[in-house]
Amino acid sequence: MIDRGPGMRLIKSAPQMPGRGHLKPESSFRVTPRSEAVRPPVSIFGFLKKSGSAEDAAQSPAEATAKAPAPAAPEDKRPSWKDRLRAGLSRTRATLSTPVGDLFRRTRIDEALFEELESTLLMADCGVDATQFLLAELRTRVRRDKLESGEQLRGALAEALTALLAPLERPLDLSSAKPFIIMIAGVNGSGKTTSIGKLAHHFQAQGKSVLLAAGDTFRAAAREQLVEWGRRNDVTVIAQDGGDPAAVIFDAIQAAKARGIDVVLADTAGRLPTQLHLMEEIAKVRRVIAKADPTGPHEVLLVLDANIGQNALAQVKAFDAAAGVSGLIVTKLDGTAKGGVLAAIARQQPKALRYIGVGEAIDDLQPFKAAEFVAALLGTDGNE
Ligand SMILES: Nc1nc2c(ncn2[C@@H]2O[C@H](COP(=O)(O)OP(=O)(O)O)[C@@H](O)[C@H]2O)c(=O)[nH]1
Ligand SMILES: [Mg+2]
Repeated sequence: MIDRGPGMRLIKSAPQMPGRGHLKPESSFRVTPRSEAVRPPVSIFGFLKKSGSAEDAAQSPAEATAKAPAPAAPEDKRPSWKDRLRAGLSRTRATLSTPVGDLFRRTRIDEALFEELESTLLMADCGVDATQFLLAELRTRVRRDKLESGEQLRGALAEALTALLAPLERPLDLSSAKPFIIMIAGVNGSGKTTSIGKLAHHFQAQGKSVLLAAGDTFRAAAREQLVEWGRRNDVTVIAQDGGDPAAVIFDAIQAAKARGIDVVLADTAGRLPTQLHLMEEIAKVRRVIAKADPTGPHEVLLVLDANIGQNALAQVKAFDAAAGVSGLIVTKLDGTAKGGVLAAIARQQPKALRYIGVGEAIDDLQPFKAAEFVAALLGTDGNE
């Protein structure tokens, strides 16, 4: 049972399906703009360590969470997204850019340079296929444009990599359906629940109303993480103690329809894709969403931890077969040297890369932009 704390009021249950179980508790909680404003924009996981404050508990509850203002923008003192992106990619850049940076300081482009570049790209987890592709592109450009210096080669690599990644840059358009139902899938620890929190914030900032479905019913902690996040950010969470994930998500969609919510974000469980029953479960969630709304799900987002490198390709395959993945989120690009995996994805599993994550703060997840990413990665943004 979820502790809703004093001063909270349950939202009226959504209409029940005949013959279905009792609707689970859900929490909705208005946090005034004032208290939002004083809350420091630190890690969104801070709440895991705290219990609800007296101040929060004293807030008056709100029924229409959809009307709630978007959370206050983080303080201006934080570095810009571009700076955080550069900082986040620093380890991959250290693999790519320092050795590549050394290569780029050479005055001659020769076979030895191409060989070293090859091992550098492989070390950054671009994978064999994307590495060969990029090298072939570079050889063509060197010949065609009569490139001579390492610095020119750096520019050529930036161009080739941007062209390779550009097809992944397909931002999510929420306007085609209401509610726009997003199913979030991925193995445990990839960053699903965290990304849901960040996305809810991102969508609210665009003036959208959001409802979350705590579909990871296998782990109480996962449910509580989402419920607590929703409570603190004035977002309704549909949750249930244990039980059937598909039923929770079904109820969430009914509730979203009844309340005119813009976006439903459905969390799901995640174990290793080699455990067949998980894939069956994911497929079932998708089917049940389609029962609740024949046009949905409108997006199946697979969350990938960048640290897994080439393994990401296998995960895309497995989840795609089970649930038809339409978009990707790659998290934890900070703290990994394997950012090159995006090149492998572009070559072998070219799914729309909707968002990338470079940290734990609420605004550390942003739409993917190929040129911006490459500039931050190769130091071609004039800030090496
Ligand atoms: N450094 C970093 N950590 C992240 C990022 N995204 C998620 N995490 C961390 O990854 C861990 C697992 O995240 P969680 O959302 O619980 O994963 P889930 O099991 O897929 O729901 C958490 O400790 C998060 O703090 C990111 O972009 N950067
Ligand atoms: Mg989770």
